[in-house]
Amino acid sequence: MIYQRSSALFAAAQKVIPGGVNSPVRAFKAVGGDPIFVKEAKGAYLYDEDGNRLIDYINSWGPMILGHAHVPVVNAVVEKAKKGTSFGMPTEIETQIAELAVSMVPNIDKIRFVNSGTEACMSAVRLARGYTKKDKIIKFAGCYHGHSDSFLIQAGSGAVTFGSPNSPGVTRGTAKDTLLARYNDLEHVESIINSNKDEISCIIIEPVAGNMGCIPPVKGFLEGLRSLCDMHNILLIFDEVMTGFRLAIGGVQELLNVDADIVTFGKVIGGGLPVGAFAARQEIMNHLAPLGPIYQAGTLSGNPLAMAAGLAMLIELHKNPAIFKSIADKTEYLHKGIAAALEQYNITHTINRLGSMISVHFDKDPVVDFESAAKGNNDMFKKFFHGMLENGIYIAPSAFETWFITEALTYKDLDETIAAVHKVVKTL
Ligand code: HOZ
Repeated sequence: MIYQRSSALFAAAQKVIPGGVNSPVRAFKAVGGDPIFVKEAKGAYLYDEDGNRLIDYINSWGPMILGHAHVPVVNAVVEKAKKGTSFGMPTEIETQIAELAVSMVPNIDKIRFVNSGTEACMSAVRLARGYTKKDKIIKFAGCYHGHSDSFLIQAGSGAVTFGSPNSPGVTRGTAKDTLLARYNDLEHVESIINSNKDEISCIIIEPVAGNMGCIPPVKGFLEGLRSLCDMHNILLIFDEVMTGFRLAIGGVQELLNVDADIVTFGKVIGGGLPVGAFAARQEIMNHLAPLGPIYQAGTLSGNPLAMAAGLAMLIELHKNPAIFKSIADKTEYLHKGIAAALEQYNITHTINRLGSMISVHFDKDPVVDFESAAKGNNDMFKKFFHGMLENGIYIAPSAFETWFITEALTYKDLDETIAAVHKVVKTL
């Protein structure tokens, strides 16, 4: 494939945008080469600036659960835009999407909309601290909750991809309030709690991790966190930015039947526009300004275009909950096809999958936490990535990212992808 125009656009971008991108993983540094510049996308396909068609397994890192440029979502945005794009005043559609979201997700009474998953997680932690009147938080190595200061301690996703899981610029004061635990290791969490008695406000976790590849929780882990939180007056925050409205209509709380105290959302809830949200029972949410003293605000929060996209998306999912099984089935089919190809050529691998999230790791051991995710063979991943790209398949340009499956993918697309894997693994 030819990527001449993408490379020229990247060269121009680098002169005026740091690294040529507005979010680091996009720069392809983890896999080498120049990033692909997208011109447009429809359904399961991306069309780049050089005229190549790529089958997309990133789907904007999750939001495009029904495929790109999904007609009801696009129409809702276009119609809304004709009536004004931002008011900084309340609009009816904010209540409509809030009512629908609250009806779909267990265990929440009220929801506040913000502009990104980062904002949602940052605000959720402030709420937890204000509510419990305690300062420290527990996060897990390899989990990524956006780029706010408290979370850039052993963070996953781009932070680890670029070797700065602990970012310069985060003060020692902030870092000391973030306690770091091993994912899927309940005893470790318990020992941290015991050494910080009555100081921990919340545990924040991706209940199915998606930022060190896809790592599902082992049996009993989330349930154990729930009990520890109950025992020690700690709030449990599920960061469902990736998993919310994707793994089940009510997210991981519903799928794995574990209650969180605060849930954060992003991605699918915005239908591809910049939306984040955080939600909880009303006894917690009522502490937020203007009802309570915990401050949180935003000019573009509840923006009408963003709300229109999000509402149209949630309506589609609400009308047709069979989508969740359909995308999980497609993901299982892909998993089996990739595994068969890798086995045929004796390539050491582990594939992690839950619902419509999947990641391929070039290592023989189970990938259950950050340490096991980090020891995969990255050189092999790079070759795999570029081989797939050459064959028109766009997967995440980092071994620390999850692939997101969309309902727009047909079984023909999946077969084309599996055929590409067969071609590529021969060369690994
Ligand atoms: N860190 C994001 C995925 N986990 C990537 C966001 C982006 O580059 O758009």
